[in-house]
Amino acid sequence: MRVVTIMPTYNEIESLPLTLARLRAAVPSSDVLIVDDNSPDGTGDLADRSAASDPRVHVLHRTGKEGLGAAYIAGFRWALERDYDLLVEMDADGSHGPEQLPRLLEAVEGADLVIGSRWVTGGSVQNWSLHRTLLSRAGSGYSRLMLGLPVRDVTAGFRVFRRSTLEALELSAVESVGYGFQVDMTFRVARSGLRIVEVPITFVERGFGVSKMSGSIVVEAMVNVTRWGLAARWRKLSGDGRLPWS
Ligand SMILES: Nc1nc2c(ncn2[C@@H]2O[C@H](COP(=O)(O)OP(=O)(O)OP(=O)(O)O)[C@@H](O)[C@H]2O)c(=O)[nH]1
Ligand SMILES: [Mg+2]
Repeated sequence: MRVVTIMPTYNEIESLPLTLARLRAAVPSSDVLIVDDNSPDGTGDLADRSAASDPRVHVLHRTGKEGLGAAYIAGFRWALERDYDLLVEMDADGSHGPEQLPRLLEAVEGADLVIGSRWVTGGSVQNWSLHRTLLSRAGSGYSRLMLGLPVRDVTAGFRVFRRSTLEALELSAVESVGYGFQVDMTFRVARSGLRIVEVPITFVERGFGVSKMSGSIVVEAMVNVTRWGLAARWRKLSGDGRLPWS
């Protein structure tokens, strides 16, 4: 199986070298695609230097900050144009331990999407404030109920997709910019009747740099989840596929 780990970056110059080194050591057979949104701190140049010294590392430069979702969609397209079988999502900030990736890759034998989960038995978070923990749990809980998803950690960003899973989805229809992107993808995979498996992970708060999480990202996710949930209920009730809004 050919594996590529897609890592979106925006101002991760301090975190990226260590995350990259850990990933290359933990899963040497995985190629890496860094998707940088023209980071002002020079992360893109650093990524280029890594690519120049390691043939497994590739870089996709984008012109400006367009959000996590857009970066991943561009990364997926890049990988689908090449012959990768498994596409991994991983943050560059050290929160997703590359040493845990082999367990996720094992689980994909029986799944179309594997989610590294903080909120299943055995999963955890380290060094997170109560505020962040509550926000994440509430976001997952609301999405799960609203969308009827059989998933505990709906917003998780440490994932393995089979190529066939992404090929079955209409990627151009994914509009979410922020971390609602992860909810969006989970909903699309579940609606397609594909198998989702959660594997417990330990998520560690970033050691360097700043979070790109913002109020508008949370609002975007909440509004979208509510919209999708209501639309799905309406479709079920009316049975004719027509939407009063869209
Ligand atoms: N290319 C690109 N990468 C992004 C963008 N926003 C975030 N990222 C990257 O996506 C990953 C996750 O972003 P974080 O800021 O860590 O978001 P988070 O994990 O939800 O928040 P924290 O837990 O507070 O770190 C990191 O590798 C970021 O550098 C973006 O607009 N473009
Ligand atoms: Mg992070």
